[in-house]
Amino acid sequence: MTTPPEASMSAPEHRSGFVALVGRPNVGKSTLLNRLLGQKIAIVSSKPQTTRNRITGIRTLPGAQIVYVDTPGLHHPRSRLGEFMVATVAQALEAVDGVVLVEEATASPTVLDDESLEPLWRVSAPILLALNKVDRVPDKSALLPVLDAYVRQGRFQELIPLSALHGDGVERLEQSILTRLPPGPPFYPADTLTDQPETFFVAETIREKLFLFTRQEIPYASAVRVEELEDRGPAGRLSVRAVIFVEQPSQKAIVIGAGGAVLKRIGQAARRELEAFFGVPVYLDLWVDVRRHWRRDVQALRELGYRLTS
Ligand SMILES: Nc1nc2c(ncn2[C@@H]2O[C@H](COP(=O)(O)OP(=O)(O)OP(=O)(O)O)[C@@H](O)[C@H]2O)c(=O)[nH]1
Ligand SMILES: [Mg+2]
Repeated sequence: MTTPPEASMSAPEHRSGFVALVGRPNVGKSTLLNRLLGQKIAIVSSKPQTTRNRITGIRTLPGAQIVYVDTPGLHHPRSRLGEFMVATVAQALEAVDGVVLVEEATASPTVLDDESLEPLWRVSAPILLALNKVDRVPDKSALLPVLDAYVRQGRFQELIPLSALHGDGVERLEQSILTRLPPGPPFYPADTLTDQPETFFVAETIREKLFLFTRQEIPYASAVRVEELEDRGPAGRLSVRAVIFVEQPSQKAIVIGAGGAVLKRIGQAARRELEAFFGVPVYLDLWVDVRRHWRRDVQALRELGYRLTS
């Protein structure tokens, strides 16, 4: 009697890896992360430079685990905060098994010539190009010359037109990642969604509402710190005290608004979203404070959660 070869007896090898989502600001990286996970964990806004930190999103499938890493948009920094954001991307690229470069399908392929994307070209891991927002291209044949131009750049293993907002093409992207994932054990337990602490998620949710309800410089001059977060009572009410830091007293007045109206809108919208996410009532005690020029102040940046971790 012959024994079958070992390979046919054992289960297919488990695969795992880190995959960074990178690209210029506002191209839809965080929207794509949320779509890939089927759940919103990263904040999104119509304004550029929304994401400031590295955000992991863990996708566990039968036989594979993909750790997606959302990153700030690559840009030419003009403040210490901007430098931190760009350094965060460089660090996220250090030990990845794959990169998804996100770009808008409507943009000219020459946008990738920008120097701010340099850190990307030093990466040895395979790069997939996700051409996002295809829903904005009514005549899909218009994509052909664009795709052709990217192919000629010779930098990408695959080009995938998709819509992070509506979902088209996103499964194909995931399949493409899976086929390139190296063998390896899972990094996290199967039910883990992210490794960011709850306080980060809460602060980010508040920050998203600042992007939504304030304009011009205000969302950029704002940072949020959760001072206290506790579960109280049998109903599991979540009690949060958070502070919005701005750079000047005039900005504080704007964030509060006449009769507190703006702060109230921010607080209500954040609370609703947090209640939906945590599934318990949330009490949100929201304050505004001034921390002069925090975006230029290394010490303040650290205190507000903008520090590189290994
Ligand atoms: N029409 C359309 N809009 C999209 C799509 N994906 C994202 N957007 C929009 O693009 C804007 C930016 O989305 P984000 O996900 O915040 O982009 P980002 O790349 O993470 O931006 P930064 O964090 O600032 O670098 C938001 O208004 C999204 O709704 C898409 O597939 N189609
Ligand atoms: Mg983002």
